[in-house]
Amino acid sequence: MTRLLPLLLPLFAFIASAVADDDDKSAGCGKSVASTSIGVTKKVTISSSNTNRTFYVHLPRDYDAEEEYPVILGFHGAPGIGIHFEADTMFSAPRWGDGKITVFPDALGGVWATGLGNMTTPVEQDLKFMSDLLDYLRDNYCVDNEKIYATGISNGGGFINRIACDPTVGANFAAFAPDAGAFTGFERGGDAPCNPYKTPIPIISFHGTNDTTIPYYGRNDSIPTPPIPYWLQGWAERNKCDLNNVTQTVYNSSAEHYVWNCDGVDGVMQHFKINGMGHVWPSTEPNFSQLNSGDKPTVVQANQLILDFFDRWEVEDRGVSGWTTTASTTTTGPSETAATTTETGPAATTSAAGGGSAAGRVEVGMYRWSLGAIIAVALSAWI
Ligand SMILES: *[C@@H]1O[C@H](CO)[C@@H](O)[C@H](O)[C@H]1NC(C)=O
Ligand SMILES: *[C@@H]1O[C@H](CO)[C@@H](O)[C@H](O)[C@H]1NC(C)=O
Ligand SMILES: *[C@@H]1O[C@H](CO)[C@@H](O)[C@H](O)[C@H]1NC(C)=O
Ligand SMILES: *[C@@H]1O[C@H](CO)[C@@H](O)[C@H](O)[C@H]1NC(C)=O
Ligand SMILES: *[C@@H]1O[C@H](CO)[C@@H](O)[C@H](O)[C@H]1NC(C)=O
Ligand SMILES: *[C@@H]1O[C@H](CO)[C@@H](O)[C@H](O)[C@H]1NC(C)=O
Ligand SMILES: CC(=O)N[C@H]1CO[C@H](CO)[C@@H](O)[C@@H]1O
Repeated sequence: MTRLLPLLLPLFAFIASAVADDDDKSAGCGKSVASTSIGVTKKVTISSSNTNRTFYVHLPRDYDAEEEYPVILGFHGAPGIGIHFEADTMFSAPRWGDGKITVFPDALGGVWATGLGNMTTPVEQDLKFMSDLLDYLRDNYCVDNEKIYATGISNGGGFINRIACDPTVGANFAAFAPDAGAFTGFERGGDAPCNPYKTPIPIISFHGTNDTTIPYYGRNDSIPTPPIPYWLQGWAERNKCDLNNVTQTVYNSSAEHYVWNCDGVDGVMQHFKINGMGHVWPSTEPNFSQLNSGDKPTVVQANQLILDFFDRWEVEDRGVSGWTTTASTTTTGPSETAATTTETGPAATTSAAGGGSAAGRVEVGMYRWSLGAIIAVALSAWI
């Protein structure tokens, strides 16, 4: 072996230089951007798989083409468009979006491909859109390649789960944050392929127990979604988490915060089970999704938790940054048993609107906007 070392060293050097290439600045660094494109949300159209695809880009108000910026992609629910998610979370606003490039892509026909029957684009086509979109961002803006993240709600949460499971496209992303995820394809017996490029994959997830669209304990009808504990267990296994050492704390009295230690990396997987919350974006302030579904603010400020979580992970040194938790109790976490028990309860019999008809089905799993909310978005979002 020692005799092989001199032969292997050039190989190591080659690998090291290939990896170092990733540290090179993106082609967009140094490229000037019109001042009218800074601090505002602009719609971009690119061609992907011979189809025109659109997304909204918001450069921070202090954008400097010589400086590398983290990128946060935010995925809307269905049926929807990118600016719905932008308006609901306000991730692009200075309060959350300063120092970051935020991007809100549009699904084709308002629905992200999660492998759901004939309702959606093929998963591969939407994944290809992600690579093409990232190429566009890197070519035009100064992107920090180590700090690309994805968050999303409902069908958008289901799609970022697909990204995380894809060994190629997923490798661009440092961490994921789905809320009220419609993880279609990952229900029992329907387990879609999931081959993350590396483990553990950092994931922070949120889901309300009063979500009747994508129930916490799953749906078993024509649009099946997994019980969230089942989905979490799948990731805990893939991420090589210690299944017997999940830290559970009560978070601000009405949410449960679960923290896993995965392959020695503490906190790389986290989950907020929010008691009483519906199919909405968790915020301590009223937002559009809450108003739209008659919900009140919750004790969880997802934006802050997500940004703090994202800050801890980078594509290349995943697991290097630590995470300390003020854990108080230790349990076995949201278990499969709990899921099975509750599935037979009220959650399982809740039939989401229109589960049976083709038209209705397009609305299921989705994040719906009332006319009022859309008008409010149109009036308010870009100031
Ligand atoms: C894409 O948009 C361009 C410009 O609007 C248009 O000419 C072209 O036909 C579109 N392509 C497709 C496949 O729709
Ligand atoms: C999709 O599936 C539904 C129900 O299976 C069917 O009624 C509808 O015609 C299909 N649509 C397309 C475009 O294939
Ligand atoms: C859901 O469907 C699966 C697969 O058919 C079945 O094993 C399970 O018992 C069903 N669960 C409920 C609550 O109906
Ligand atoms: C459980 O995990 C915590 C941190 O997540 C760690 O400090 C502790 O040593 C672990 N306990 C066991 C028994 O592995
Ligand atoms: C959540 O659902 C339960 C059971 O249906 C109900 O009693 C409770 O009032 C709901 N909570 C909220 C905050 O809507
Ligand atoms: C929730 O808890 C965090 C930290 O424990 C605290 O900073 C925050 O103010 C609390 N929020 C509410 C709404 O209680
Ligand atoms: C309309 C509105 O007030 N939306 C708020 C929803 O909550 C986020 C934080 O999570 C705020 O930034 C938004 O302003």
